[in-house]
Amino acid sequence: MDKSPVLVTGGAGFIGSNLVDLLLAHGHSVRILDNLSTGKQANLPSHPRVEFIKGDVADVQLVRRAVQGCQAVVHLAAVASVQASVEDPVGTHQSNLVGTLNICEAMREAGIRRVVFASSAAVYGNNGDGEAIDEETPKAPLTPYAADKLASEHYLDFYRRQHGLEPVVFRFFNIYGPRQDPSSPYSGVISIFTERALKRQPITVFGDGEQTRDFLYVGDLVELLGQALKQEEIDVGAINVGLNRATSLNQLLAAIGDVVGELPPVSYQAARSGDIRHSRADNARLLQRYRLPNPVTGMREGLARLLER
Ligand code: NAD
Ligand code: UD2
Repeated sequence: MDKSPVLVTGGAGFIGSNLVDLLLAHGHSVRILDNLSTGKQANLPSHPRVEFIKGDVADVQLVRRAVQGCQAVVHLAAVASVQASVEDPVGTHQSNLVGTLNICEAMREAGIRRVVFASSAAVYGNNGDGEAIDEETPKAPLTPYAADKLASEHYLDFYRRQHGLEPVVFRFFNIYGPRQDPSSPYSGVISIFTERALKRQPITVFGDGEQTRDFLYVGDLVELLGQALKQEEIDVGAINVGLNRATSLNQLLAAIGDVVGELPPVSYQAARSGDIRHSRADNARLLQRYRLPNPVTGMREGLARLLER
């Protein structure tokens, strides 16, 4: 095995720290670049094969140093909250676009080719509402977050064509699992609902609870990220990452109730403005090229693993 480290930007965050665990289990060395804006060092194991660099992907000199000697990069660092990007488009852009560009440029200089990038279903905006969304669905980035993700995809493709980078671009749908931070009202709905259920605090559903999402357990996601590092040949263009399964919030609440025993009071309020009614991934492309765990983690099992920590 290649002993040189894999650089995981955003490795102290929710998805990143779960990926670090997987890479260590696979015998890799891991270098993490994270500014700890939402990530936590406590998410990371102290391990001889883990190296942590505290810093910003917008800092070009630091990024140059961080990629030195790495075999590949998984670029997850970003302001992951859409609402934060709406409130601070300029600040977010430094992390979410300039950060990606710095990674591309530093990889080109260092001769590193493989980069796995976390894009988002947000690039589709409201398009495809009601049916499974495939990768050719027109893009409609409605927020600074989505615009930066889509622009990052285009920059990665430029570096592929011009400089031989090997970007694997995944558009994540709704990911959930341990270490997803529930502290903001705009955090992932599963982290908020489970935290409230555990603390016996009231749960608020925005809308009638019949909106649906395509939820994927983080442990299954990081298996795919691990495969993306090893693929012989990359695919040109982005790949949706979801299960093509719709779960309504009401079904989710029933599942949480089954796992925790009893739900706290649930109230229904007006839907959030701009909320998408249905979001589900057409994952045919993913299934052609990658192996989802068999079986994939079902909702009740994923919730149980999340709640046991
Ligand atoms: P997270 O906030 O837990 O992780 C992001 C990490 O990046 C944090 O550790 C944070 O401290 C770090 N970071 C932020 N800005 C940085 C900067 N400028 N320099 C260095 N580090 C920085 O969120 P997450 O859910 O783990 O998201 C990981 C990636 O996946 C993000 O790119 C996000 O946009 C993308 N994504 C997540 C979801 C989801 O459902 N969670 C869906 C679509 C896309
Ligand atoms: C997700 C991503 C977002 C963007 C978008 C693209 C997260 C946290 N958000 O937004 O970054 O990529 O997909 O389409 O991953 N809800 C409640 N009560 C609560 C919290 C949420 O009812 O306390 C509802 C919310 O109004 C929505 C649903 O739950 O209808 C899912 O919300 P979410 O924020 O987890 O995810 P989503 O799909 O809106």
